[in-house]
Amino acid sequence: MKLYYAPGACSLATHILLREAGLPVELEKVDIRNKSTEHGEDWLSLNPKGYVPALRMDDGDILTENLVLHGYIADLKPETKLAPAHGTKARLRQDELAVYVSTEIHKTYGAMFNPAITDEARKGAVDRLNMRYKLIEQLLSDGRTYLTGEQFSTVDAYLFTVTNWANMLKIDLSAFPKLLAYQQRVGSRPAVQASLVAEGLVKAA
Ligand SMILES: N[C@@H](CCC(=O)N[C@@H](CS)C(=O)NCC(=O)O)C(=O)O
Repeated sequence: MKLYYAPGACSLATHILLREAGLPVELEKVDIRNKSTEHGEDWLSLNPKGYVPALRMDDGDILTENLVLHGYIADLKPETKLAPAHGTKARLRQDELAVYVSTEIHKTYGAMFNPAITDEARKGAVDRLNMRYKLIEQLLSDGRTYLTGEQFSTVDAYLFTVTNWANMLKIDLSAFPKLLAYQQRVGSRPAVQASLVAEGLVKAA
């Protein structure tokens, strides 16, 4: 399998999950602005959607969409418990959280990467993020280690990845101490550190 990624983009979540699942990691960097891969291929001809992540599966087909890739990896290695079994209430709850991270948090950050965003629109996006993180802070306030409890799961890789953008976008998350502690906790996992190093986001220890 090959993961097409851009350093620090949402594809980092899939990258982390490949490592957490113990799957082989083959990476190809994509310049998402110029739509070309590091091997000089036209990105749009490989993936007409033009964005990352995309996963070339062993049969050669390319699969896209964060949540689909996360579920695919979890299902390839159920023993790693990255997601509960399909058909269970626990899986429903995890899927519910995953859609929340995708549509309410990831997409709100996404708008702020537009250099043409107005101050007013940015303020609206920051207010929205604060509202969305309030629920995350509440979830974490019972002392759980990860979003769904004591088990690291696909939603942790995803929330960690998008929350990592707050620094870059100068968004103050100090109102959410549980979230900040969680971010440190997830960030210190060996698979997360290895992914950050491989994407050139931090230096090897
Ligand atoms: N619906 C997609 C969105 C992925 C996405 O937003 N990717 C961003 C990076 S975080 C990207 O590649 N943007 C470049 C573009 O849209 O052209 C998914 O959930 O996988």
